[in-house]
Amino acid sequence: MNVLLLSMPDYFEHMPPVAIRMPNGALTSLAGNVDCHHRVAVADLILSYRRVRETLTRLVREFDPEVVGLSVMTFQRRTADRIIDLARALKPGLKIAVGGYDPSLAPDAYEEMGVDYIVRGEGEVAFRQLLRALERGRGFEDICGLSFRDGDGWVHNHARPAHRLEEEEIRLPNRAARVLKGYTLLGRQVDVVETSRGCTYDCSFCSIIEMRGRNFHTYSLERVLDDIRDASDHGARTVFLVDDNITLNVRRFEELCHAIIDARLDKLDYFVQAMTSAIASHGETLAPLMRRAGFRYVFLGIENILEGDLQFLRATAKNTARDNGNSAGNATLRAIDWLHRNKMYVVGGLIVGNPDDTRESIEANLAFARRYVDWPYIQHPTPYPRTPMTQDFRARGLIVHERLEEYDGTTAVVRTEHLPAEEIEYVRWKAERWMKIRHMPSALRHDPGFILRHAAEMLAHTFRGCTLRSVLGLEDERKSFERYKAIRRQEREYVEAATPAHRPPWLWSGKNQSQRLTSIPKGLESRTNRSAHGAQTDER
Ligand code: B12
Ligand code: SF4
Repeated sequence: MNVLLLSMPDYFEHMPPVAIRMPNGALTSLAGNVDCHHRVAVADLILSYRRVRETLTRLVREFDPEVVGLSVMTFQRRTADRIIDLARALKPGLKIAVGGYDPSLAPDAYEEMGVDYIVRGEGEVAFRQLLRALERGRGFEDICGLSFRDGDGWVHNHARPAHRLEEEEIRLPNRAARVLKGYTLLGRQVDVVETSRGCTYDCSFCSIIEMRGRNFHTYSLERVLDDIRDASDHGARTVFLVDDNITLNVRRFEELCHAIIDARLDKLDYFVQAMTSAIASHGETLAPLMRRAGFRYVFLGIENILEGDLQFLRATAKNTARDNGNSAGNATLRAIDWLHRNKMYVVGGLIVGNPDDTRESIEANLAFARRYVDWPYIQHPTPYPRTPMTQDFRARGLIVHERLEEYDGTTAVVRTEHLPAEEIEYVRWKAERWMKIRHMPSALRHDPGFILRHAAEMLAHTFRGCTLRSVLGLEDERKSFERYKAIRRQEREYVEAATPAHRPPWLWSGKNQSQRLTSIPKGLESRTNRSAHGAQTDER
């Protein structure tokens, strides 16, 4: 069968496509795990975000898929809906499957969208089995994690237990399936590699626990090295380790660093997400090793510098340093210090705008970021489907709107008890732009060609909405903010909505429903009524 796999073109404020266009790791992993007689094409639409309609039209015409699969996050749901309509209009007989965090955690939203299959949770084996069932024309009810249309209703099979990666059930990704070019992280070709999945913490804002439960599974280091080599053979010079929480097992992470060095894969740049507690407590040995292995940027989940906020986010434990097993206070400064001493850059993940936040508490976090982090990654709490945080915000009546395309983390969609959402976003936006500028000289030293060629475009992106008058202080910055918001609204129109003529009649009435924040009842499985066991083009 011909299978076309798509990731959505939607990007958010901290990932301007001029500088960052990252592949979606899920799609190549799916492509590597289907039976080998299928022909799979993977298209990351971020590589073509300004020409989504043209690109999809060309791909459907040239590749003639029988199955189209979409990987979707919540803020991309509206775009996914439009892409589904477009794909249907281009080829009415297509089978359409969706997967990823949003379809897994809010499947009922997709039932109304004209999709045929929803893959909930991990997808490699489920998708392989789905293609087999499609070839046979039966057997859908035996596939764990699958929801499928049955007459007028939907059948939700039992959830699929988390894969034990240790058992090598999952084969390497198939990067050769990618059909678009242009991946980049500041001018260097970037790729994503997984070494583990899962996390045993339960931060209230994170979707991971509802997605797969609290567990941690690891690939063998040999497999990880093979994967890195494959990424490198496909042109990557920067590798993003996308593990949910690689620092859960520090000893293993240290072994991985040694293995990277021994395998001479240390010439690549590495980017990783880490917990402050792990870096603070083990930084003395871990940080120099990371540096030797080639780690350059470390995304630290600081979340907030105030204890009350950390408690709300359920992130106190992962931000507590430990000395011989005893608590040694907040880990953040120590972690940052170890990374800086070892010449790595800190991408500071902070969440401001929590229910009890005041202007002062937000300013305290912004001041911290200004002083200590190299690249700010400041977000607002966002009520994604089924996270504990969403329940808290809803119970307190603080969710201001449910336009999901704005649930991108840098648009404030919740207010605090003391500040309106728009004010929270304004305060963050105003401060953060200037912080980003400070990293330019370091980026210039590392990638002078790229920065010199694109500095103007990057500045224009960071300061969109501003004019010379506003920069000189001759105009109220709120006017710039309003212009920025208007530009952002426009940017979100990656593909226009289809007219009813292009939608199958049975979907006409459901159209607006799918755009609500659908949070399915915890007892989804109780509704289960069947049991189951079980590169051709540079687009830029
Ligand atoms: C790495 C990562 C990133 C990276 C890299 C993204 C990339 N291009 O790969 C960075 C840091 C850039 C990033 C950015 C963002 N991310 Co992010 N990210 C993650 C993380 C940690 C891992 C995702 C991953 O690659 N996993 C490995 C792959 C193999 O697993 P997977 O994606 O789950 O795919 C499996 C299944 O879902 C399924 N599947 C997926 N797609 C499909 C499609 C089909 C057809 C099928 C059948 C199955 C299927 O099968 C796959 C294989 O088993 C997750 C989870 C977490 N713990 O925080 C968040 C997460 C996905 N990110 C999230 C968000 C919100 C964002 C941002 C919007 C804001 C932010 N928080 O930073 C931005 C937006 C990026 C953009 N497009 O502009 C949310 C999504 C929540 C939601 N409900 O939508 C998550 C869950 C974190 C959270 N807050 O809980 N992210
Ligand atoms: S430590 Fe990270 S991956 Fe684990 S629950 Fe918290 S935010 Fe999610």
